[in-house]
Amino acid sequence: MSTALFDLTGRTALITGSSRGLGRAMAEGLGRAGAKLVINGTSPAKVDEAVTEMRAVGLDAQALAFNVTDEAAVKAAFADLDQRGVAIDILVNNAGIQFRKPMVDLDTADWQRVIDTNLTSAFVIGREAARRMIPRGYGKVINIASLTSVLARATVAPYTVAKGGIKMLTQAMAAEWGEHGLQANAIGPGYMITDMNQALIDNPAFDAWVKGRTPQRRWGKPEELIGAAIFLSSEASNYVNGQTIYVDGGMISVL
Ligand code: GCO
Repeated sequence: MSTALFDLTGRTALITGSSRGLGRAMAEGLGRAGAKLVINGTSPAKVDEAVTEMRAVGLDAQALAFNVTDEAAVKAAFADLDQRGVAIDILVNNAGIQFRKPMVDLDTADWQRVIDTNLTSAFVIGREAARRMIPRGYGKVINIASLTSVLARATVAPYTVAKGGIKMLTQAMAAEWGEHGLQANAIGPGYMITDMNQALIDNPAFDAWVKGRTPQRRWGKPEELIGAAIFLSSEASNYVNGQTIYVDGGMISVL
């Protein structure tokens, strides 16, 4: 049956930044496809709340709260998983922040914070996961890129640079880990309806620009990332490596 290709039963997925937003939507989608879920966020209380809500609808979810920019905390989290015998088959590096300011006004500390959260964390967490996936000869790494991985917009330089780096980090992961049975790919969301974008959605001029610039003439919904996430998490993508799949309503494909 072709649907078996997309069945995640028996697999465990760690999704960073999954107590809300895009990460939450992808986590719930992977859970409905059969995966056991390890839910992450910086706030233990918010992670626990999300896990409770997911369990209430029948998903197999457990909490793993840590700050993705804190390398010691990342290592401790993976050591905890090791201790509990939890093997991560699927890693979704989703955690990210946005900070909008023209570069001439941008403090280096704010630049670094975005790079650390959106790019370096994916390397650190990817490395910890791969150190455990490689001996098992199996692993799916999915990094969350952006249409800003390939197109720049004024006032979001650190985000754009980080997401451009995510695209190339994904390709570097494929280069080094493909021979060990791992597939590393990325999903590039377009303009999605999220808390991070609410200020843009509420701005009539920006809202009109997104709708005019996007062939599908609308913002994307978080749940519209689930299909790509399941595909890249499943056997269906066993010979897909280093790719970025854009879920953007066609925006990057047109002028
Ligand atoms: C912005 C937005 C974008 C989107 C998304 C596009 O300020 O332009 O936040 O960065 O969030 O990342 O892929």
